[in-house]
Amino acid sequence: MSGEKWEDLIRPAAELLAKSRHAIALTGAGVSTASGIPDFRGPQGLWRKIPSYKFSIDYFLENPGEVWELYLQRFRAIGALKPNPSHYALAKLESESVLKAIITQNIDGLHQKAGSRNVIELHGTFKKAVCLQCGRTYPIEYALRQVEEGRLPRCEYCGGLLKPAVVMFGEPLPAVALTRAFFHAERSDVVLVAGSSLYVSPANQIPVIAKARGAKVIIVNLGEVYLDVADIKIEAPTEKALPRLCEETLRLLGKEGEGCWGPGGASGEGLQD
Ligand code: CNA
Repeated sequence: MSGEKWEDLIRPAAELLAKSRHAIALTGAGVSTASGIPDFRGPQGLWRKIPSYKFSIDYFLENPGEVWELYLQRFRAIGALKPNPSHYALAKLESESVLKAIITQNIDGLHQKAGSRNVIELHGTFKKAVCLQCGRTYPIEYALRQVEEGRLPRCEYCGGLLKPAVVMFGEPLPAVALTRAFFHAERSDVVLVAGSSLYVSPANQIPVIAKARGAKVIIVNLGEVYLDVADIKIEAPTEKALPRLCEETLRLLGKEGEGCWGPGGASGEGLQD
């Protein structure tokens, strides 16, 4: 494969998707960097600014005020961002019944904003807060307002401490999301991994399980991937490669590729205000 350009791999990857019966996508932070959200382990990654232990459940329970302050800035920023062509391409492939589910490690809600419907959020969502005492959930705004007023966010029913509904290091993954993700992994014949280093477990086991049952694995990622599971590895920005893959797949299926780039079109103009 040496000397091969990433564009040359779009066609064979599209052929796999076009003849699949149950293709799924597994996405990571890399699909959202073009929307302005830094990943964890890339060159501009969050770990270069804030140490990862500050996002562990133990650290949160010891220092909830400090961690809520960290999330306040991050969540406010995320809420204002728009999907990029990576999200639109995956949404289009789902609406054309090529992808049956999008399993994401992201908490940013951008797949849903782009129109994806069957999104399985393995690591929770930034949109809610949950009471650690009684389990009630709240829109994130309810908690962020209290943080802005200099208070620890508390449940209005029982007074318990609220936690963002994102999975912190040291916490288990949401059981229903995990069950649904592995349900799809076991049935899939193609797994499209996009923008993930495949470092974090158990999400990284999805392509491993699928491959052990005969599925083909396509990886679209820039930078190091920690598991050697790819049948086709496209080293390119997801916001360029996924729309191209979407167009080519739909072309092979005899369908229009319109919509693969989202409202900005292939020029990508107007992506961010
Ligand atoms: P990661 O380990 O940071 O890997 C991301 C990968 O994407 C790296 O290999 C990057 O080099 C690569 N990458 C970055 N930008 C692009 C791009 N434009 N095109 C192609 N590849 C790119 O993140 P993972 O998702 O694998 O790890 C899982 C963590 C990250 C989960 O716990 C997430 O919750 C968490 N996370 C989520 C978000 C978000 O919601 N947007 C942001 C940051 C971290």
